[in-house]
Amino acid sequence: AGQTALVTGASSGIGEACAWRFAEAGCKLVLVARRAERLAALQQAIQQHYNVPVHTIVLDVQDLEAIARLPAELPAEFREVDILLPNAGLALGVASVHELDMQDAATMINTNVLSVMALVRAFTPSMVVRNRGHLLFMSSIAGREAYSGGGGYCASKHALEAFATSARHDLVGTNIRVTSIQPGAVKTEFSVVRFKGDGSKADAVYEGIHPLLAADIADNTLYACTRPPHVQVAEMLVFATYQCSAK
Ligand code: NJP
Repeated sequence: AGQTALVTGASSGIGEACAWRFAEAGCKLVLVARRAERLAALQQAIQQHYNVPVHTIVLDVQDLEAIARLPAELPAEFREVDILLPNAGLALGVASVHELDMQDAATMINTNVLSVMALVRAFTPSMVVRNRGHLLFMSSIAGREAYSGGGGYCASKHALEAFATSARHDLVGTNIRVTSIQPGAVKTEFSVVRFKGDGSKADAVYEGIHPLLAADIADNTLYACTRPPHVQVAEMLVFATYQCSAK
């Protein structure tokens, strides 16, 4: 309670579910995404349920310069971010490396990796000064295990894992914790994006199985944040019960 949590990709799926959990836990919220109407609706809904301040920012996280300006531009009461959840991310297309769409690959690297680096660069200096904070990376099983057809996405999440590990090393000796969350398949809009808007293909991914829901990942995210200060949950691999690898 009383902490400030910044969540990117808060307009749907895991980010939205985490925003609800953080609000329930009494955090002030900074919610970031591109879809303004979704963010405004979420802000209103959360404030109807919980008595917490919510600030929204409509931003494409690929704009690294805008990210660098964020700490100075935030209203003073939200500026000291305690929990940073750079969750915005996407998987575009299913392509073997010899057919990789380079525009898709660049979008995945920019969104899943560079934006996260920029957010960490922007918000950890204040955490270091205050000697408190929590970096929560929304990685993936794809950050541990690469699979056919996912060259761009798997490379992006492996890069994110490396960055999280470096962050953990860099911040040894501070009270700042670093957690990498590695979900298996979670039923969100994520697979619709992957099939470039083709909802029927996205639905087929989950046919006949009981997948994880965004709320399941949000529960685990909150778990990592609510351990005693001396406990750092470094990595969290979360599968649906039907699943045991990325394949
Ligand atoms: O997906 P979805 P998830 N700038 O599509 C935002 C990882 N993950 O919740 O901008 C700013 O519902 C987008 O907002 P908007 C995955 O890699 C998932 O499942 O309004 N925001 C939306 O709020 C990702 O890192 C699964 O379109 C941008 C959000 O990102 C994270 O979980 C498995 C943006 C995406 O919400 C959340 O994905 C796994 C941009 N340029 C890891 N681009 C899974 N679902 O199966 C996107 O292992 N967003």
